[in-house]
Amino acid sequence: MRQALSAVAVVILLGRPWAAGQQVEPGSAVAVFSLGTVAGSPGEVVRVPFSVWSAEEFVGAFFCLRYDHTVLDFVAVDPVFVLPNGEPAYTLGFVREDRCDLGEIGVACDLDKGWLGGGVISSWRSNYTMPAGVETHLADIVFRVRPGAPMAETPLRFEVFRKYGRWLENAICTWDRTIFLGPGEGVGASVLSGGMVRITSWTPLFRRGDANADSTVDLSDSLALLGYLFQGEDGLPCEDAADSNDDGVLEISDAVASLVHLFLGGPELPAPFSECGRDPTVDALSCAAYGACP
Ligand SMILES: [Ca+2]
Ligand SMILES: [Ca+2]
Repeated sequence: MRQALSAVAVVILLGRPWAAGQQVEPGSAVAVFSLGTVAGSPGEVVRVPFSVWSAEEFVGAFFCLRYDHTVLDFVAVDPVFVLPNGEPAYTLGFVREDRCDLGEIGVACDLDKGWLGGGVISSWRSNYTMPAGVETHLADIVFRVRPGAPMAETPLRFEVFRKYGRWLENAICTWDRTIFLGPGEGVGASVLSGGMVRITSWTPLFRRGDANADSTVDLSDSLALLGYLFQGEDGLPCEDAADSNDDGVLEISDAVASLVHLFLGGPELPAPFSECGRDPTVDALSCAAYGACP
């Protein structure tokens, strides 16, 4: 463990000499970092999921992101991953002029505006690890959309910060070593898949699949959609909620997607499903009213 923490300190403090890029095939990856795509309107808080797949168990995942600080205001990195003892994983996130909160290792982190450093650590002192071989949602990176932000998509990219004599990298730490991710000589083959915040005008928050907007996703939603499609019943209160498969079209496949999830153990519906949110994808559907989300 001590070795792993030492490796963390080295990542944050010193980085490593940078090398020329190399092509990485996803099938050969030792780790995959990915960010989600979410939507929000000016003034709102958005939560961007940060997920990691790793070929081996790991104790820490560290990221360095670029974002448009004129559009997004960084708030926090909130833990999602829960340790076997029921406690949340330790998270950190810092932007310009903040001081890194690394517990026993205090480090001043001088980042330029528009850069975000952070990470998720299974534990400083225990023997817990984060799992291998599955994509695990470790944390949410929380931003507030700045008032007056333009209606556009704004990207979030994993990049290496190099300035002031140090590097801030994307890396995972196992018990005994640090694996740097991204193009570079001697780097573990990896995929760094950035995310997006889609800034929209204000529309109601909704829950995917709840076609009749009664706050519950059940059989009645599929019946409401089928009634709308084939029996000329009144329009649906929130078309985006009825678009269960999020393909931008209301049709029988949406009822099928919901029924497969409800009764055949099929996958969850696309976000926003586990919690209220807005449609992260662009389509021609609307959400005129949805009263079941705060
Ligand atoms: Ca419903
Ligand atoms: Ca659909």
